[in-house]
Amino acid sequence: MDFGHAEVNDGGERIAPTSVFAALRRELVSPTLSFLMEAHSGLSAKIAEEAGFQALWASGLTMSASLGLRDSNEASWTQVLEVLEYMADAVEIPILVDGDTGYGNFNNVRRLVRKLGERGIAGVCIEDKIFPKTNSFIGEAQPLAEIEEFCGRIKAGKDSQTDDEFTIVARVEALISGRGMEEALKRAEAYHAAGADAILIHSKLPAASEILTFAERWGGRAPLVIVPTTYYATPTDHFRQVGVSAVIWANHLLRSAMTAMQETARLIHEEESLASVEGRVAGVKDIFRIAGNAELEAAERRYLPAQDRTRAVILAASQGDLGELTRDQPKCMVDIRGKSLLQRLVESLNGCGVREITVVRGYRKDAIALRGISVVDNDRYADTGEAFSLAAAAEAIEGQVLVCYGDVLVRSYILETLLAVDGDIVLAVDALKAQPGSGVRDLVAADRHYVGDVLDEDAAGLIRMGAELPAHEICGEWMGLAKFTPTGAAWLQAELGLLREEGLLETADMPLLLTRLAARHSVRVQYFTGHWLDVDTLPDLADARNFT
Ligand code: SPV
Ligand code: MG
Repeated sequence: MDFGHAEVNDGGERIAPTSVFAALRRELVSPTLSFLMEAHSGLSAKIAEEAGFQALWASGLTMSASLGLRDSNEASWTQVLEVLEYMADAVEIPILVDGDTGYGNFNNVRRLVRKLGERGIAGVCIEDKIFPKTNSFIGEAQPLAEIEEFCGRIKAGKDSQTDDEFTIVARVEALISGRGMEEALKRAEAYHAAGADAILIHSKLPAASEILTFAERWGGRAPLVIVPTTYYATPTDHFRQVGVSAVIWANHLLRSAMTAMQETARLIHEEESLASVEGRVAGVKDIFRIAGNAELEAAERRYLPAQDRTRAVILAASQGDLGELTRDQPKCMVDIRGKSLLQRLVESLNGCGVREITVVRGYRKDAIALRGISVVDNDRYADTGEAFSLAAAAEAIEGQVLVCYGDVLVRSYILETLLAVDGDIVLAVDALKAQPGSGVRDLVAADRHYVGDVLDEDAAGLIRMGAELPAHEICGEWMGLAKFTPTGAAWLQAELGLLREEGLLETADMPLLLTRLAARHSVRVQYFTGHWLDVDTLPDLADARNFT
């Protein structure tokens, strides 16, 4: 198993990874003061790592609290181990786990240390109390373990570690339980002699006096770790001056999350609305980012068949002109035998393996309700054209992508053919449908007419598109379906950028956009004959209802 901790040298080159075990050791033995941030879950671990911490404290108090349990060994040690596994998977920095008392005697410590090593947990801190433990801030004069018995736990742990640089921190509770400085020093010395790699001296006083005294008298015999939860006001430099090795900020991510969650829950409950909360909380996209969705997308590009990765952008911002039917909803939501046009189109795309579908909404956008799609909005749909809508979906124009009008119904073989044929930009064109002067807008002029031959599979190239082509140039009507390979998608992005620079993005329609693309690149025309329709008029709608 590789518990590597990525490293970069001064020149920015990656160098051989240090193990998490070595990384934690380094934090403890280095002459500079280190800081371990509390974490209790994969998410909080990531947040601490992103903030710049070099090591984590997996707190017993906060891991149990986040499970809804008390800090009294109510969670079994294997349940804690599971939480730790999520944390270790989430970050590269080392984790020192609060192992409470070691969950029993020397024998329990042996098994704990072995399992922690197997899961890539860099070290454990065990405290000289008795199982089941009680949190140090509860009550007075908690009973302590016998020194010899606790030393046996430390020795057993050291003898069981699976990595030479696994760390065992021995936590001295003598000050907490009122046994005094001499007892604390005696215990620290005994635990160090038993093999502890570092000593954690704990205190619950509001001032650091006893900790500072302990540190001075300890004299750096082994790395010293402190937990300034109650003496938080002591300037951190005082800890440096007395030679403390590491400070544990023991519970502050959970406490801050609690405050935020309580406030959010209270507000939403009181106001029965999300309105005053939205904008004050992390966005869903922040969750995707921290969960590493970008890595999954990259992996999908590497491992999934190309077709499964094809996205689609559906342009569905316009109202359409179907009278009553398009008064309260956009055209794409018009019912075709129990399903909207859009739903039928989405199902056809899904059927061809295209599952990442972005719909650009505009007119009556709230009427577009469909599962399994993403939406982006062109709120200026009334005074902008298709290029502007397409640009609204720019984030989805990546990799292989189909661009479709939202009012098109096609037989699936047309989609399959489009996906299969070569060409960085391929347009599905009906060779039979267009008549000059028919009012059809998406007329196509290509470098070759369709030949009514079943073997007509040679590529034709787009010359231009528009509503006003001379009759002899018209080779067909674009069906409102185009495929762009990753290269074609980059060209499309570039062309949208140029339109924006030239001040044409708002007004440009698809014929203009595709004509401009054809002037710079090869745009393939793939001929079909029928087996599709778009819905512009009520007779079209009647046809559509017969088509399905
Ligand atoms: C923890 O964070 O669980 C600790 C530190 O053990 S304390 O709560 O101060 O005991
Ligand atoms: Mg604890």
